[in-house]
Amino acid sequence: MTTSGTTNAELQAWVDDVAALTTPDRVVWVTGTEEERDELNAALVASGTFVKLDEAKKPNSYWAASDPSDVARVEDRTFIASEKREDAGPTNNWMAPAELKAIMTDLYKGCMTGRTMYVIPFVMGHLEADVPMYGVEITDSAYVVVSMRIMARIGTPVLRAMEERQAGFVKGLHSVGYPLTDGKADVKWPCSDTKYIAHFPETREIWSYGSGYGGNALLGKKCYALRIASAMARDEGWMAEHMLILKLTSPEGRDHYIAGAFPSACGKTNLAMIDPTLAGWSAEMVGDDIAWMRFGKDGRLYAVNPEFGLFGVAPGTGDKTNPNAMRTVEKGNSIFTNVALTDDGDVWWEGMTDEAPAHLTDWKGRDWTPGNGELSSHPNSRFCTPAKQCPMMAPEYDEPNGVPIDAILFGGRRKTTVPLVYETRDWNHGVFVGATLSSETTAAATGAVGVVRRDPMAMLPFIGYNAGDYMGHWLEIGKQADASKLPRIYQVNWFRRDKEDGSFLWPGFGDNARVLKWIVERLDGTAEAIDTPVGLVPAPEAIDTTGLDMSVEQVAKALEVDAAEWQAEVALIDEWFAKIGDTLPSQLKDELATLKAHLDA
Ligand code: GTP
Ligand code: SPV
Ligand code: MN
Repeated sequence: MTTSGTTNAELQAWVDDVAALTTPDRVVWVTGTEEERDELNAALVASGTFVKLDEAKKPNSYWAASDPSDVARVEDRTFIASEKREDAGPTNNWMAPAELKAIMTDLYKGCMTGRTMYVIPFVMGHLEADVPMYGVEITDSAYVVVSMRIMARIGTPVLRAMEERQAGFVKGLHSVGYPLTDGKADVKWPCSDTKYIAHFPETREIWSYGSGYGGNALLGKKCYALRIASAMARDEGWMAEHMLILKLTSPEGRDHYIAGAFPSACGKTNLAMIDPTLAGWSAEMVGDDIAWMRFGKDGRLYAVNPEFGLFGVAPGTGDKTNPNAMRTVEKGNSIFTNVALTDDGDVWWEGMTDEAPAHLTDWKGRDWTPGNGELSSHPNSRFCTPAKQCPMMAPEYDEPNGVPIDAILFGGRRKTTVPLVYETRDWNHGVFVGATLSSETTAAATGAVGVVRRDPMAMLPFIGYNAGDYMGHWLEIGKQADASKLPRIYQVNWFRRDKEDGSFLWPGFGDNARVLKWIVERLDGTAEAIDTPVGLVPAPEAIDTTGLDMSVEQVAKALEVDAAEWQAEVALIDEWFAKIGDTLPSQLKDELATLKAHLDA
């Protein structure tokens, strides 16, 4: 059964081919209406995937618990299948497209048996953009449909625009890989032990199999807006980055736009939603995860957030750390995955409140009581919520051409070495700092947590081509504008620890506004900085600690540049550059030589 079709011939032919291969019971063209959403949510409740939350507490919201094996991105199963291996580079898994397509075609054969195949037309960024970035996701998961409806602009208006223009689009094929063959019963969270998250950058295609989890299954997000888009951006002279976009207004009423690249689960959503603790400063969010940046006619770099929703880390989100996120999800219309369920039909997770409820249903569906030695919520549990519900969404979010970026921050989780903040000397030095960015790994991807790894521009898992060429693209971007028009580049680290007691050296969250204030004062030319071997570090007194119980000595500890730690860091950067190999731009080797010379001087 087909509920509808399209006059876009390329799309209709592809849908017909996929249906013939995957043999669903029916094909449904997703319209994006509220009635359709309500029907899908009701079906997800009936199938046991969703539990409806109490309407008074979280209107129109649902709790889902995944299969315990399907909780995060699977980087070891993610492939960049370019024609040539060297175009995927030394940091991506690679397979020849024909070989990978043959393997996956076998998997897709009959994989939607007994299921509905949904066709979701969507656009990343604005439908009114000069060049709308169309996509279509085919999926056999209703959970994916209702999540995509939150995360991207989808449905009939997008399809009609694609038909009028007979526009090209990114093809995303997704299956949970759990066919209901011979009347086999469904499960709450269908998925497969065999997983492939495959990208074909030359043909702008995505093939995903075996997972229902966010970044593996909501193909508009990381697969399209970062991996495929980064390859498009390289070809077309723009940038697709794993960045938040923040609008910060000073007490004098001046606006500054700041972009920030931090690896997964390292604080983008929290900084994008900051509630500044400094009097007179206010913040608004433009984006919390992805920024597409292009030069404007005035020669400045403009950033848009191509997403429509927020897919945020739940644990650690509470009234004290991120009140704006709490206000956003309280408005409802949200999906909570792998958090705990309260007895009165609400959700809870570690860090939401100081005290846990006396009894919960944990993310694995078991009884949970405080102190039972387990986390109630998976560390990568997430809320999926409409961006427009955020009470501090900037009106500029609706600007199809975005906002002019004044500063770019690179940050990560580092217990040692990296100061709270420093400024880079120029664009190339900033690109070096981004290209050598490092962070302790988090639960956002499967695998070990807390291991320091290099994560260039927070894009290691998301660069859709050769990482050395990607660094070269950043250097190229810097040549396209006057230095005075380029954003200034900073490194930040909210996660440095005290060497003696292991506690955080910096309070973080709303107090990060104190660091942003110094950055704005640098942009305005009013703050001093100390020239150190790594870059321009504020004097401890230059960080405004008004109202904060922190001595100048404590601030100094957070800002310290320890020569011995940096000598150890340089050895790690040497290893990293050796791994990048031939495509590493010579300018970055020069930057490393300069750093070494400064440290030795
Ligand atoms: P992705 O959505 O995975 O790309 O992550 P993200 O970069 O948006 O990370 P997010 O803001 O969701 O933060 C992840 C975790 O870091 C949460 O548990 C936060 O509570 C914690 N966190 C964020 N900012 C700070 C901070 O300034 N200090 C400390 N100590 N923790 C923070
Ligand atoms: C991340 O892992 O960086 C995320 C979540 O933002 S996901 O969409 O699953 O990739
Ligand atoms: Mn992310």
